[in-house]
Amino acid sequence: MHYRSAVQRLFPVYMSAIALALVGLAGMQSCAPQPPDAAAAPDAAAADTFAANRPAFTALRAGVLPIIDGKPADACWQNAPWLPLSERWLGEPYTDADFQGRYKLSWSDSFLYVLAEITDDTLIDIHPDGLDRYWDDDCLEIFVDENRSGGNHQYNHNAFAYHIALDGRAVDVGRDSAFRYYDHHIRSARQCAANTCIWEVAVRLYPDTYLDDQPQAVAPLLLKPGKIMGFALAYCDNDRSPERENFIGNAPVPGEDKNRGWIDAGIFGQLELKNP
Ligand SMILES: [Ca+2]
Ligand SMILES: [Ca+2]
Ligand SMILES: [Ca+2]
Ligand SMILES: [Ca+2]
Repeated sequence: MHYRSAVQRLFPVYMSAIALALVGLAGMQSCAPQPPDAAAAPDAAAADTFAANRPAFTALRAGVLPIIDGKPADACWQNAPWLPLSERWLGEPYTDADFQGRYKLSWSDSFLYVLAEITDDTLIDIHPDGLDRYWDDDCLEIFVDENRSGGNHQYNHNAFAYHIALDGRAVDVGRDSAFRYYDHHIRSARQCAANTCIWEVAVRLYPDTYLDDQPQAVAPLLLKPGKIMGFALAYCDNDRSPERENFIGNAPVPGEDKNRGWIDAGIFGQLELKNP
């Protein structure tokens, strides 16, 4: 299944007026989604809301900031519970040897922290250009919607979907529909033993006013206890195919098309930041 085509067919096109004004229709890459159809009306599936009955997560504040080194020895990870990464969003059923995933969450004033333990039998990066079909290489994907607005984020920064590649670089789609690196939003490290890797990631949270062409103009958020945000996590697993074989997320997605997180922040879970 093509990453984009099924969604393009099934997912209704919705863009806010601001996003429409910013979306360029030129410069589309060959594998990018087609330009949005401005005449298409939004419908219920694309409502600009946070969907009902989404899973709720909690992250406890790190008393001591973790060292982002791919090693889970930090104090903040000792008492954080493992959460499952086991919802099959794309692909055929897989075995435990093919993929297993779980993760922990924590936070500080400046970062949301994710520690993901991923078992994957084959790690591949078959696209030398990190902006070329990055979702078809093994990667960890972190979705954040800092104000839990839900709604469309395909070509705007209402939410971010950071694809973290095996080389640690982070990619998402910009307001102009081009694929872009967002390396300054993410710090990550990965350590592997046999077929299991620990991905340790620190994510800065940016508001929806973030500007791709002026990355220093909008400051990342200062996080506080009680903050509620949208959050999802997924892993793109490819082992030997031209396109990724599985896409496994942390939250059940209703309906036939479960590959919606890259467009619709309404399918994320709800994450509350708390003090211990
Ligand atoms: Ca660490
Ligand atoms: Ca695999
Ligand atoms: Ca938002
Ligand atoms: Ca793989």
